[in-house]
Amino acid sequence: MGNQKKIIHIDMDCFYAAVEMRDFPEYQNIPLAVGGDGPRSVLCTSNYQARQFGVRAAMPAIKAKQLCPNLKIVHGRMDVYKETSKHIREIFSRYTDLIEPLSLDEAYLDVTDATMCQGSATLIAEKIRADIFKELNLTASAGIAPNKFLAKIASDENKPNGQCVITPDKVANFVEQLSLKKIPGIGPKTFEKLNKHGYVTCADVRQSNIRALQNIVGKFANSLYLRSHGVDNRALEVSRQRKSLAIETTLAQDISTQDECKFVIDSLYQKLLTRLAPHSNREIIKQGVKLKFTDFNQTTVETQSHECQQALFLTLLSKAYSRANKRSIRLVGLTLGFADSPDESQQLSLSL
Ligand code: DCP
Ligand code: MG
Repeated sequence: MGNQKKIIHIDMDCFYAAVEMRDFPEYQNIPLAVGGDGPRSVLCTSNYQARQFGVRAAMPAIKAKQLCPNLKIVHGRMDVYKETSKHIREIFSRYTDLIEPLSLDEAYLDVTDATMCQGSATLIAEKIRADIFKELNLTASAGIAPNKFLAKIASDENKPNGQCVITPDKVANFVEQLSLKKIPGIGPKTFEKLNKHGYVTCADVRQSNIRALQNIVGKFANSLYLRSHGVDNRALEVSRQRKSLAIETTLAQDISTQDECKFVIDSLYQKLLTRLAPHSNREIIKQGVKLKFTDFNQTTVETQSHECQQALFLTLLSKAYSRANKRSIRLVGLTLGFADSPDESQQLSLSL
């Protein structure tokens, strides 16, 4: 039991619709869907108010209007969703390097070795959701479990704006009662087929055997059998590792002395150390200081370094500041560069 993994699955609540409700307050208390409004268009998603009428993603707009005549359908703004998604991923990266994005609004995080929040995955998930709410004014739900399969199912349990933890000792009981239709890969048709043979919950599958399952679902039998026992050994498919860590602040008021810059750097440095914690396995190779001047031109000074040193940032600051030429400063930033980490390719086997 010593090597149990801790996986968090985070999924934004009615993502595209939530962004529209945030940016256009007039949509906040009405049933809303995102999609085209042509006669043959299909919905991308809808808010929870619209869902009460049975309106769903992938539903033709016409059908949705029949179910909910007051439904407001708006066009999607992909650029905003992408930008928001980038911000969400940046929040994830404050807690771990091991992130597998599944779509714009969804990702797995492996926090098995995370040190933040005393290593509590539950608290990390809460903090991530709080960060998202504070910085983006959007809500997310989370599932916390010993593997990807269970974490994904768990994130749906207390949606919207909730989370669900399945600790290792609860897995057996959770899976026992789980309907097979909740297993990713089982669509309505497969579910119906399984029902006909008497399989409705994971408990039914557990009492059976792989050969019997093969006759019904073919190659999927192995996976189905394992999932029904709560087993999923898939590692995260981690996207490319970050090459640097940057933190910067735009000042409320421009500053015009090097001493003031030093003061800002001291406070940024403390934040940088916190952000660095989840990347403690990475080898630092560079430090840099960035200044943006009041005319919006910017300058960056970098140097080789093997650890994150406050004094070195101040040396770099002197050099960057010497380029100010009497301009005041509107932004100060610190960066760390990382060496390529050999364990990138070690993310591994897709065994069941
Ligand atoms: N999406 C889409 N077409 C679909 C399904 C989804 O364009 N058929 C887009 C719109 C969603 C986003 O992807 O907002 C995320 O998909 P989810 O399945 O996570 O759905 P939501 O986030 O909208 O709702 P939920 O609160 O159920 O997660
Ligand atoms: Mg979602």
